[in-house]
Amino acid sequence: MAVSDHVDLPTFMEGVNKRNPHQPEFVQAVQEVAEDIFSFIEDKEEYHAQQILRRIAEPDRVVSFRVCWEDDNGNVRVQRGWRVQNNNAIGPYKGGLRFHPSVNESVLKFLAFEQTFKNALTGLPMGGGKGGSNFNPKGKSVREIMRFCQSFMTELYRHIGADVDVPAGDIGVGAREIGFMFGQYKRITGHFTGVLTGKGLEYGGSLIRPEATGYGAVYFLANMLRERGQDLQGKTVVVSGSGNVATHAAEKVVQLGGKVVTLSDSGGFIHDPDGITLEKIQWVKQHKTHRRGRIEDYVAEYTGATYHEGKTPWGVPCDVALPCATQNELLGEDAKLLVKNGCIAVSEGANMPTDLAGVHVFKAARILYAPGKAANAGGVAVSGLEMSQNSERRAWKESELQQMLLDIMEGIHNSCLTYGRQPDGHIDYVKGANIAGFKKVADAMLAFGVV
Ligand code: NDP
Ligand code: 2IT
Repeated sequence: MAVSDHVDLPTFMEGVNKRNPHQPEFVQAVQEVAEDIFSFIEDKEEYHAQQILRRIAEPDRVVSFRVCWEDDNGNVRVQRGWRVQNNNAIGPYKGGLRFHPSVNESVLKFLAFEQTFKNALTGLPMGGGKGGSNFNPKGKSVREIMRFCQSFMTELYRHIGADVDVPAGDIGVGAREIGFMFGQYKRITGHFTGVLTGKGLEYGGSLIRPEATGYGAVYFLANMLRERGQDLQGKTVVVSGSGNVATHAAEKVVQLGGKVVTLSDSGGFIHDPDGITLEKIQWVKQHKTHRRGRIEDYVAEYTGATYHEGKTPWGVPCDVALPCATQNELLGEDAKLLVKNGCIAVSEGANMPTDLAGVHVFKAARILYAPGKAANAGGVAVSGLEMSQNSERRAWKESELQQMLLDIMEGIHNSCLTYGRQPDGHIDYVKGANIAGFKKVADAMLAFGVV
């Protein structure tokens, strides 16, 4: 008989802490999941005996490498690159690449861990991975970005593949960077395969991939509101970030009748009490992505709006909050303020934007609170559909993809209802998402034995 290891949650977390020193983001992500999984597996001997959570919380591998490139002045620059392959029990590793100076092993391990559950929730055959570099794209010329991407791929190519590991974009990595990396992969290997997603439409990209994360987060929100007999019509919505996820989330809110009053970037946030219309969102997209400008400039363009330097938007009264910038951007005190001001729903476009204290505040207040691994899964879901289209060597129509995205988000919502409904009827979406994602990966791992 197997020797079972019935450690309790504090002992389990003590081990995670000890094995991952100086990796606070990773430990935080594991803790948030373990809180729910421990109660779920209490009476499930096999999950204990086979140490399933312990194994999911230990990446299959972490690849770290040097990335050298030359800047426009001829200086040699040295960056660090990583790919964290967390778990491939249900499909090839899948997850984005992040280029940001804050990237380190802890951040990428937390993202790859979260991705494992998120990808399982989509119902598509994708394992969890994440990668990136501490390269800062801000202030770099397009040629510098190209040279960096080529150098990054010159090492990464040997670790990825259409049936092995399929990276995509994340913070600082959009269609342009994916194009540079795909070009370099093809040049080195000679293979035209679906090795990256988020590609341009001309060379195997999928329609609606750019919109999918933000739109999906709002579809998930609409599903939650519907459970309470409500919709977005007339709701005031506070959004953080002004990148890919934030601008598309804002766009979908406006299309569904809500009023978006804030956007932000790492400098601060803008508050536009008149509402950020589709035309204004279009301006932000152009300004942030194509001109690489600051959100601060919005107030010169649109009178009536104010800029709040160094601040996050959570103090602005709202019905709904959509954190769409980065991890730990919404803290316990912010969560309390949102609840006090009457916020009834939070849908996370970003990964782990709410810290553990904030999660506990939302849970205790029993508001509609969707964690990133459920709410922002629309992006990777359409990436999964891009992989299918590449394998089939065909492209689906926009209307077909829109319907698939709607269905996938509804499916994730249903999974949360199945595993998150409390005895009094309240839905704990964090618990629902954690258990549903865990169960699928865990059952596959059980089938494989001890590997
Ligand atoms: P972008 O690079 O397009 O935009 C990032 C936005 O977040 C910018 O407004 C940026 O401001 C802001 N931001 C980044 N870092 C910080 C920081 N440390 N403090 C404050 N603001 C910050 O990235 P995405 O929109 O793609 O990603 C946003 C979030 O969504 C991330 O958490 C990502 O992991 C998550 N996500 C993305 C998916 C996708 O498909 N792209 C899928 C699922 C989740 P600034 O311009 O000043 O840097
Ligand atoms: O966090 C995420 O889900 C992403 N950055 C998207 C990953 C993907 O493979 O499309």
